[in-house]
Amino acid sequence: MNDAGKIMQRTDVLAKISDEPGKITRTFASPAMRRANALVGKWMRAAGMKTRVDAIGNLIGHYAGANPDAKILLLGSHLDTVRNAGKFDGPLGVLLAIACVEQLRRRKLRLPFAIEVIGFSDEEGVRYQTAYLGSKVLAGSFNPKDLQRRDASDISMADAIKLFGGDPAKIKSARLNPKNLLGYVEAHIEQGPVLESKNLAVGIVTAIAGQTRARVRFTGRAGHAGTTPMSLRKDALCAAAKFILSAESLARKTPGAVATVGELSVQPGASNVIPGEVGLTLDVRHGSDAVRKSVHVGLKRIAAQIARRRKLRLAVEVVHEVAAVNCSPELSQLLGQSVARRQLKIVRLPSGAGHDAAIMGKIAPAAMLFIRCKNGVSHDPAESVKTQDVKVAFDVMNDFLQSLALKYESLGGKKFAKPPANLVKPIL
Ligand code: HGY
Ligand code: MN
Ligand code: MN
Repeated sequence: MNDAGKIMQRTDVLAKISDEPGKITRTFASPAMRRANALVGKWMRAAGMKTRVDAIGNLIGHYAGANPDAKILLLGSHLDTVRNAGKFDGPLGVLLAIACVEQLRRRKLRLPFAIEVIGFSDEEGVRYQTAYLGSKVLAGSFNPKDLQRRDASDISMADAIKLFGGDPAKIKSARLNPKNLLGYVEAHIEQGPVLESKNLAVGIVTAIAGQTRARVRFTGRAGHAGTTPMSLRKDALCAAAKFILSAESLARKTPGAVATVGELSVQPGASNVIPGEVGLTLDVRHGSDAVRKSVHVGLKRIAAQIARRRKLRLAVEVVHEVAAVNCSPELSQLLGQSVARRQLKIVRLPSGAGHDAAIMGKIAPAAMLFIRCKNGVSHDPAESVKTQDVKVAFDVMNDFLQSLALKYESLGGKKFAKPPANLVKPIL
Protein backbone atom coordinates (compact mmCIF):
# COMPACT_ATOMS: atom_id res chain seq x y z
CA MET A 1 0.00 0.00 0.00
CA ASN A 2 1.44 3.43 -0.87
CA ASP A 3 1.72 6.31 1.59
CA ALA A 4 -1.54 7.92 0.47
CA GLY A 5 -3.38 4.62 0.90
CA LYS A 6 -1.89 4.26 4.37
CA ILE A 7 -2.99 7.79 5.31
CA MET A 8 -6.54 7.02 4.16
CA GLN A 9 -6.54 3.74 6.07
CA ARG A 10 -5.40 5.55 9.23
CA THR A 11 -8.16 8.17 8.89
CA ASP A 12 -10.61 5.24 8.94
CA VAL A 13 -9.01 3.75 12.05
CA LEU A 14 -8.88 7.09 13.85
CA ALA A 15 -12.51 7.84 12.88
CA LYS A 16 -13.60 4.88 15.01
CA ILE A 17 -12.38 6.69 18.15
CA SER A 18 -15.35 8.75 19.31
CA ASP A 19 -17.22 9.93 22.40
CA GLU A 20 -20.49 9.07 20.65
CA PRO A 21 -21.03 5.53 19.34
CA GLY A 22 -21.96 5.43 15.64
CA LYS A 23 -20.76 9.02 15.08
CA ILE A 24 -17.39 10.80 14.99
CA THR A 25 -17.34 13.17 17.98
CA ARG A 26 -14.08 13.93 19.80
CA THR A 27 -14.31 17.06 21.94
CA PHE A 28 -11.61 18.76 23.97
CA ALA A 29 -10.07 16.70 26.81
CA SER A 30 -12.59 13.89 26.38
CA PRO A 31 -11.90 10.15 26.84
CA ALA A 32 -11.91 9.79 23.02
CA MET A 33 -9.25 12.50 22.74
CA ARG A 34 -7.07 10.55 25.15
CA ARG A 35 -7.48 7.40 23.01
CA ALA A 36 -6.81 9.40 19.83
CA ASN A 37 -3.59 10.84 21.31
CA ALA A 38 -2.48 7.32 22.28
CA LEU A 39 -3.07 5.91 18.78
CA VAL A 40 -1.61 8.85 16.84
CA GLY A 41 1.31 9.00 19.29
CA LYS A 42 2.06 5.37 18.44
CA TRP A 43 2.12 6.23 14.73
CA MET A 44 4.41 9.18 15.44
CA ARG A 45 6.88 6.99 17.34
CA ALA A 46 6.80 4.38 14.55
CA ALA A 47 7.80 7.24 12.22
CA GLY A 48 10.89 7.87 14.32
CA MET A 49 9.55 10.76 16.40
CA LYS A 50 9.84 11.35 20.12
CA THR A 51 6.39 12.23 21.46
CA ARG A 52 5.01 14.29 24.30
CA VAL A 53 1.57 15.55 25.39
CA ASP A 54 1.69 19.11 26.71
CA ALA A 55 -0.19 20.80 29.56
CA ILE A 56 -3.41 21.27 27.56
CA GLY A 57 -3.36 17.95 25.76
CA ASN A 58 -1.63 18.83 22.47
CA LEU A 59 0.14 15.75 21.10
CA ILE A 60 3.59 16.68 19.73
CA GLY A 61 6.00 14.44 17.80
CA HIS A 62 9.62 15.60 17.34
CA TYR A 63 11.84 14.45 14.45
CA ALA A 64 15.34 15.81 15.09
CA GLY A 65 17.20 17.78 12.45
CA ALA A 66 20.71 17.07 11.19
CA ASN A 67 22.18 19.25 13.88
CA PRO A 68 21.14 19.51 17.51
CA ASP A 69 20.34 23.21 17.58
CA ALA A 70 18.41 23.11 14.30
CA LYS A 71 15.36 25.35 14.01
CA ILE A 72 11.96 23.65 14.03
CA LEU A 73 9.38 23.45 11.24
CA LEU A 74 5.92 22.85 12.71
CA LEU A 75 3.45 20.68 10.78
CA GLY A 76 0.07 19.34 11.82
CA SER A 77 -3.57 20.13 12.44
CA HIS A 78 -6.21 19.30 15.06
CA LEU A 79 -7.39 15.92 16.40
CA ASP A 80 -10.61 17.18 17.98
CA THR A 81 -13.79 17.25 15.91
CA VAL A 82 -17.24 18.82 15.80
CA ARG A 83 -20.19 16.63 16.77
CA ASN A 84 -21.11 13.98 14.17
CA ALA A 85 -18.07 15.05 12.17
CA GLY A 86 -16.44 13.86 9.01
CA LYS A 87 -13.18 11.92 9.31
CA PHE A 88 -10.84 14.32 7.48
CA ASP A 89 -11.31 17.78 9.09
CA GLY A 90 -8.17 17.94 11.23
CA PRO A 91 -6.83 14.36 11.25
CA LEU A 92 -5.89 14.41 7.54
CA GLY A 93 -3.35 17.19 8.18
CA VAL A 94 -1.83 15.35 11.15
CA LEU A 95 -1.61 11.98 9.35
CA LEU A 96 -0.15 13.57 6.20
CA ALA A 97 2.58 15.21 8.29
CA ILE A 98 3.39 11.93 10.06
CA ALA A 99 3.62 10.18 6.66
CA CYS A 100 6.14 12.79 5.46
CA VAL A 101 8.34 12.16 8.51
CA GLU A 102 7.92 8.40 8.08
CA GLN A 103 9.28 8.72 4.54
CA LEU A 104 12.36 10.59 5.82
CA ARG A 105 12.97 7.89 8.43
CA ARG A 106 12.50 5.11 5.87
CA ARG A 107 15.15 6.76 3.69
CA LYS A 108 17.32 7.39 6.76
CA LEU A 109 17.35 11.10 5.97
CA ARG A 110 17.56 14.14 8.20
CA LEU A 111 16.63 17.69 7.22
CA PRO A 112 18.76 20.65 8.28
CA PHE A 113 15.85 21.57 10.56
CA ALA A 114 13.81 19.57 13.03
CA ILE A 115 10.15 18.78 12.40
CA GLU A 116 7.47 18.86 15.08
CA VAL A 117 4.13 17.36 14.12
CA ILE A 118 1.31 18.68 16.31
CA GLY A 119 -2.11 17.13 16.93
CA PHE A 120 -3.89 20.10 18.48
CA SER A 121 -6.21 19.35 21.40
CA ASP A 122 -9.02 21.79 20.61
CA GLU A 123 -9.41 23.68 17.35
CA GLU A 124 -13.20 23.41 17.03
CA GLY A 125 -14.12 24.84 20.42
CA VAL A 126 -17.17 22.55 20.71
CA ARG A 127 -16.89 21.92 24.47
CA TYR A 128 -16.27 25.50 25.67
CA GLN A 129 -17.02 27.50 22.47
CA THR A 130 -13.54 29.02 22.79
CA ALA A 131 -11.78 27.62 19.71
CA TYR A 132 -8.02 27.13 19.33
CA LEU A 133 -7.28 26.28 22.98
CA GLY A 134 -4.35 24.05 21.95
CA SER A 135 -2.71 26.41 19.47
CA LYS A 136 -3.24 29.39 21.77
CA VAL A 137 -1.21 27.63 24.48
CA LEU A 138 1.66 26.98 22.07
CA ALA A 139 1.45 30.52 20.72
CA GLY A 140 1.35 32.01 24.23
CA SER A 141 -2.05 33.65 23.62
CA PHE A 142 -4.17 31.42 25.89
CA ASN A 143 -6.44 33.44 28.18
CA PRO A 144 -6.18 31.98 31.73
CA LYS A 145 -9.66 33.37 32.49
CA ASP A 146 -11.03 30.72 30.12
CA LEU A 147 -10.03 28.08 32.70
CA GLN A 148 -13.15 29.11 34.66
CA ARG A 149 -15.52 28.45 31.74
CA ARG A 150 -17.95 25.60 32.40
CA ASP A 151 -19.21 23.08 29.86
CA ALA A 152 -22.73 21.70 29.42
CA SER A 153 -22.10 19.29 32.37
CA ASP A 154 -20.90 22.22 34.48
CA ILE A 155 -17.26 20.99 34.43
CA SER A 156 -14.76 23.84 34.46
CA MET A 157 -12.04 23.89 31.79
CA ALA A 158 -9.41 23.66 34.56
CA ASP A 159 -10.97 20.49 35.94
CA ALA A 160 -11.41 19.02 32.45
CA ILE A 161 -7.70 19.59 31.79
CA LYS A 162 -6.71 17.98 35.11
CA LEU A 163 -9.07 15.03 34.51
CA PHE A 164 -7.45 14.59 31.09
CA GLY A 165 -3.99 14.45 32.68
CA GLY A 166 -2.96 17.98 31.73
CA ASP A 167 -1.86 20.70 34.13
CA PRO A 168 -3.41 24.21 34.07
CA ALA A 169 -0.46 25.49 36.14
CA LYS A 170 1.95 24.50 33.35
CA ILE A 171 0.00 26.09 30.49
CA LYS A 172 1.98 29.33 30.56
CA SER A 173 5.33 27.52 30.30
CA ALA A 174 4.07 25.27 27.48
CA ARG A 175 4.39 28.07 24.93
CA LEU A 176 6.88 27.59 22.09
CA ASN A 177 9.83 29.93 21.64
CA PRO A 178 9.20 31.78 18.33
CA LYS A 179 12.99 32.18 17.89
CA ASN A 180 13.31 28.42 17.38
CA LEU A 181 10.63 28.24 14.69
CA LEU A 182 11.11 28.19 10.93
CA GLY A 183 7.38 28.21 10.26
CA TYR A 184 4.08 26.37 10.51
CA VAL A 185 2.50 24.49 7.57
CA GLU A 186 -0.93 22.88 7.76
CA ALA A 187 -2.56 20.64 5.18
CA HIS A 188 -6.36 20.67 5.54
CA ILE A 189 -9.45 19.84 3.48
CA GLU A 190 -10.85 22.95 1.80
CA GLN A 191 -14.30 22.52 3.33
CA GLY A 192 -15.60 24.48 0.34
CA PRO A 193 -16.36 24.05 -3.37
CA VAL A 194 -13.56 26.00 -5.13
CA LEU A 195 -10.97 23.26 -5.81
CA GLU A 196 -13.67 20.90 -7.03
CA SER A 197 -15.09 23.59 -9.34
CA LYS A 198 -11.59 24.05 -10.86
CA ASN A 199 -10.94 20.30 -10.89
CA LEU A 200 -7.76 20.72 -8.84
CA ALA A 201 -6.48 18.41 -6.08
CA VAL A 202 -4.77 21.08 -3.96
CA GLY A 203 -4.64 24.86 -3.51
CA ILE A 204 -2.72 27.46 -1.53
CA VAL A 205 -4.49 29.41 1.22
CA THR A 206 -3.98 33.19 1.10
CA ALA A 207 -5.73 34.20 4.34
CA ILE A 208 -7.99 32.87 7.11
CA ALA A 209 -11.19 34.76 7.87
CA GLY A 210 -11.59 36.30 11.32
CA GLN A 211 -14.39 35.04 13.52
CA THR A 212 -16.51 36.27 16.42
CA ARG A 213 -18.32 33.68 18.53
CA ALA A 214 -20.89 34.96 21.04
CA ARG A 215 -23.56 33.70 23.40
CA VAL A 216 -26.92 35.55 23.19
CA ARG A 217 -29.60 35.11 25.89
CA PHE A 218 -33.21 36.38 25.72
CA THR A 219 -35.05 36.32 29.08
CA GLY A 220 -38.82 36.78 29.10
CA ARG A 221 -41.41 35.06 31.25
CA ALA A 222 -42.49 31.43 31.22
CA GLY A 223 -46.26 30.98 31.28
CA HIS A 224 -49.20 28.68 30.65
CA ALA A 225 -49.58 27.99 26.93
CA GLY A 226 -53.34 27.71 27.29
CA THR A 227 -54.28 30.61 29.52
CA THR A 228 -51.82 33.41 28.68
CA PRO A 229 -53.26 35.75 26.05
CA MET A 230 -50.85 36.50 23.15
CA SER A 231 -50.82 40.22 24.06
CA LEU A 232 -49.50 39.49 27.58
CA ARG A 233 -46.69 37.14 26.62
CA LYS A 234 -42.92 37.62 26.96
CA ASP A 235 -42.01 34.71 24.75
CA ALA A 236 -38.20 34.33 24.64
CA LEU A 237 -38.27 31.86 21.74
CA CYS A 238 -40.26 34.18 19.44
CA ALA A 239 -37.71 36.90 20.17
CA ALA A 240 -34.85 34.50 19.41
CA ALA A 241 -36.55 33.36 16.21
CA LYS A 242 -36.87 36.96 15.01
CA PHE A 243 -33.20 37.53 15.88
CA ILE A 244 -32.02 34.40 14.06
CA LEU A 245 -33.77 35.40 10.85
CA SER A 246 -32.39 38.95 11.21
CA ALA A 247 -28.87 37.50 11.49
CA GLU A 248 -29.44 35.51 8.31
CA SER A 249 -30.74 38.51 6.41
CA LEU A 250 -27.98 40.90 7.55
CA ALA A 251 -25.32 38.37 6.52
CA ARG A 252 -27.03 37.83 3.16
CA LYS A 253 -26.98 41.59 2.58
CA THR A 254 -23.26 41.91 3.52
CA PRO A 255 -21.02 40.56 0.71
CA GLY A 256 -18.55 37.97 2.02
CA ALA A 257 -20.12 37.77 5.49
CA VAL A 258 -21.50 34.62 7.09
CA ALA A 259 -23.54 34.42 10.31
CA THR A 260 -24.66 31.18 11.94
CA VAL A 261 -26.74 30.25 14.96
CA GLY A 262 -25.59 26.70 15.65
CA GLU A 263 -26.89 26.04 19.16
CA LEU A 264 -30.25 26.88 20.74
CA SER A 265 -31.39 26.11 24.27
CA VAL A 266 -35.01 26.66 25.33
CA GLN A 267 -36.09 26.84 28.98
CA PRO A 268 -38.13 25.31 30.54
CA GLY A 269 -38.56 23.30 27.31
CA ALA A 270 -42.10 21.91 27.63
CA SER A 271 -44.70 21.93 24.88
CA ASN A 272 -47.36 23.62 27.03
CA VAL A 273 -45.13 26.28 28.57
CA ILE A 274 -44.25 29.62 26.97
CA PRO A 275 -40.42 29.69 26.73
CA GLY A 276 -39.11 31.97 29.46
CA GLU A 277 -35.45 31.87 28.54
CA VAL A 278 -33.57 31.11 25.32
CA GLY A 279 -29.81 30.89 24.83
CA LEU A 280 -28.18 30.73 21.42
CA THR A 281 -24.69 30.82 19.91
CA LEU A 282 -23.77 33.30 17.20
CA ASP A 283 -20.83 32.78 14.81
CA VAL A 284 -19.94 35.72 12.53
CA ARG A 285 -17.07 35.64 10.00
CA HIS A 286 -15.55 37.80 7.31
CA GLY A 287 -12.17 38.25 5.61
CA SER A 288 -12.15 41.90 6.79
CA ASP A 289 -12.11 42.47 10.56
CA ALA A 290 -13.86 45.83 10.17
CA VAL A 291 -16.77 44.27 8.29
CA ARG A 292 -16.98 41.33 10.72
CA LYS A 293 -17.10 43.74 13.69
CA SER A 294 -19.72 45.93 12.05
CA VAL A 295 -21.94 42.89 11.39
CA HIS A 296 -21.54 41.80 15.01
CA VAL A 297 -22.37 45.31 16.31
CA GLY A 298 -25.33 45.47 13.93
CA LEU A 299 -26.67 42.17 15.23
CA LYS A 300 -26.22 43.26 18.85
CA ARG A 301 -28.28 46.37 18.02
CA ILE A 302 -31.02 44.28 16.38
CA ALA A 303 -31.12 41.95 19.40
CA ALA A 304 -31.46 44.95 21.76
CA GLN A 305 -34.28 46.37 19.64
CA ILE A 306 -36.15 43.04 19.65
CA ALA A 307 -35.71 42.72 23.43
CA ARG A 308 -36.89 46.30 24.04
CA ARG A 309 -40.00 45.97 21.86
CA ARG A 310 -40.97 42.68 23.51
CA LYS A 311 -40.01 43.80 27.03
CA LEU A 312 -37.47 41.05 27.48
CA ARG A 313 -33.99 41.11 29.01
CA LEU A 314 -30.97 40.53 26.77
CA ALA A 315 -27.41 39.39 27.47
CA VAL A 316 -24.70 39.15 24.78
CA GLU A 317 -21.26 37.76 25.65
CA VAL A 318 -18.40 37.50 23.13
CA VAL A 319 -16.81 34.16 23.98
CA HIS A 320 -14.16 34.03 21.29
CA GLU A 321 -12.76 36.47 18.76
CA VAL A 322 -9.86 35.97 16.32
CA ALA A 323 -8.73 38.47 13.71
CA ALA A 324 -8.27 37.51 10.08
CA VAL A 325 -4.74 36.28 9.38
CA ASN A 326 -2.76 36.49 6.14
CA CYS A 327 -0.60 33.46 5.38
CA SER A 328 3.15 34.06 5.03
CA PRO A 329 3.81 35.15 1.43
CA GLU A 330 7.34 33.64 1.49
CA LEU A 331 6.34 30.25 2.85
CA SER A 332 3.21 30.18 0.66
CA GLN A 333 5.30 31.00 -2.37
CA LEU A 334 7.65 28.10 -1.61
CA LEU A 335 4.66 25.80 -1.07
CA GLY A 336 3.18 27.13 -4.32
CA GLN A 337 6.33 26.20 -6.23
CA SER A 338 5.98 22.65 -4.90
CA VAL A 339 2.37 22.61 -6.06
CA ALA A 340 3.45 23.85 -9.48
CA ARG A 341 5.90 20.96 -9.74
CA ARG A 342 3.19 18.45 -8.86
CA GLN A 343 -0.07 19.86 -10.17
CA LEU A 344 1.05 22.41 -12.78
CA LYS A 345 -1.88 24.79 -12.10
CA ILE A 346 -2.01 26.77 -8.81
CA VAL A 347 -5.09 28.31 -7.26
CA ARG A 348 -4.80 30.63 -4.26
CA LEU A 349 -7.90 31.04 -2.12
CA PRO A 350 -8.98 32.45 1.27
CA SER A 351 -10.33 30.21 4.02
CA GLY A 352 -13.75 30.96 5.51
CA ALA A 353 -13.10 28.17 7.99
CA GLY A 354 -10.89 28.82 10.97
CA HIS A 355 -7.64 26.87 11.40
CA ASP A 356 -4.89 26.61 13.98
CA ALA A 357 -2.71 28.35 11.39
CA ALA A 358 -4.62 31.54 12.32
CA ILE A 359 -3.08 31.34 15.80
CA MET A 360 0.30 29.81 14.92
CA GLY A 361 0.69 32.50 12.26
CA LYS A 362 1.17 35.00 15.08
CA ILE A 363 4.43 33.35 16.27
CA ALA A 364 5.82 31.92 13.02
CA PRO A 365 5.34 32.31 9.25
CA ALA A 366 2.31 30.12 8.43
CA ALA A 367 1.21 28.50 5.19
CA MET A 368 -1.69 26.19 4.37
CA LEU A 369 -2.31 23.61 1.68
CA PHE A 370 -5.98 22.93 0.89
CA ILE A 371 -7.08 19.52 -0.36
CA ARG A 372 -10.21 19.09 -2.47
CA CYS A 373 -13.18 17.54 -0.69
CA LYS A 374 -16.33 16.19 -2.34
CA ASN A 375 -19.03 18.86 -2.89
CA GLY A 376 -17.12 21.03 -0.41
CA VAL A 377 -18.98 19.22 2.38
CA SER A 378 -17.45 19.29 5.87
CA HIS A 379 -18.54 19.12 9.54
CA ASP A 380 -20.66 16.19 8.39
CA PRO A 381 -20.16 12.41 8.01
CA ALA A 382 -20.47 12.91 4.22
CA GLU A 383 -17.00 14.54 4.24
CA SER A 384 -15.01 12.73 1.54
CA VAL A 385 -11.54 12.98 -0.03
CA LYS A 386 -9.99 11.05 -2.93
CA THR A 387 -6.85 8.97 -2.29
CA GLN A 388 -5.24 10.38 -5.43
CA ASP A 389 -5.71 13.93 -4.05
CA VAL A 390 -4.04 12.83 -0.81
CA LYS A 391 -1.18 11.47 -2.95
CA VAL A 392 -0.80 14.88 -4.65
CA ALA A 393 -0.81 16.60 -1.24
CA PHE A 394 1.74 14.09 0.12
CA ASP A 395 4.05 14.66 -2.88
CA VAL A 396 3.66 18.45 -2.53
CA MET A 397 4.52 18.35 1.19
CA ASN A 398 7.62 16.21 0.57
CA ASP A 399 8.69 18.44 -2.28
CA PHE A 400 8.17 21.43 0.00
CA LEU A 401 10.34 19.92 2.77
CA GLN A 402 13.14 19.37 0.25
CA SER A 403 12.94 22.92 -1.08
CA LEU A 404 12.81 24.35 2.44
CA ALA A 405 15.95 22.32 3.23
CA LEU A 406 17.65 23.92 0.26
CA LYS A 407 16.71 27.40 1.47
CA TYR A 408 17.34 26.64 5.14
CA GLU A 409 20.38 28.82 5.57
CA SER A 410 18.74 31.77 3.78
CA LEU A 411 15.82 31.39 6.19
CA GLY A 412 18.08 32.05 9.14
CA GLY A 413 19.10 28.46 9.73
CA LYS A 414 22.58 27.67 11.01
CA LYS A 415 25.21 27.12 8.26
CA PHE A 416 26.71 23.64 8.26
CA ALA A 417 30.46 23.44 8.76
CA LYS A 418 30.43 19.99 7.15
CA PRO A 419 26.98 18.80 5.93
CA PRO A 420 26.36 15.37 7.52
CA ALA A 421 26.10 12.36 5.19
CA ASN A 422 22.45 11.72 6.03
CA LEU A 423 21.40 15.29 5.19
CA VAL A 424 18.55 15.12 2.74
CA LYS A 425 19.82 15.38 -0.85
CA PRO A 426 17.67 17.84 -2.81
CA ILE A 427 15.78 15.83 -5.41
CA LEU A 428 14.26 18.88 -7.09
O1 HGY B 1 -15.27 26.47 12.69
C1 HGY B 1 -14.36 26.45 11.89
O2 HGY B 1 -14.22 27.31 11.08
C2 HGY B 1 -13.34 25.34 11.93
O3 HGY B 1 -13.84 24.23 11.29
N1 HGY B 1 -12.94 25.10 13.26
MN1 MN C 1 -13.74 22.12 11.59
MN1 MN D 1 -10.43 21.96 10.82
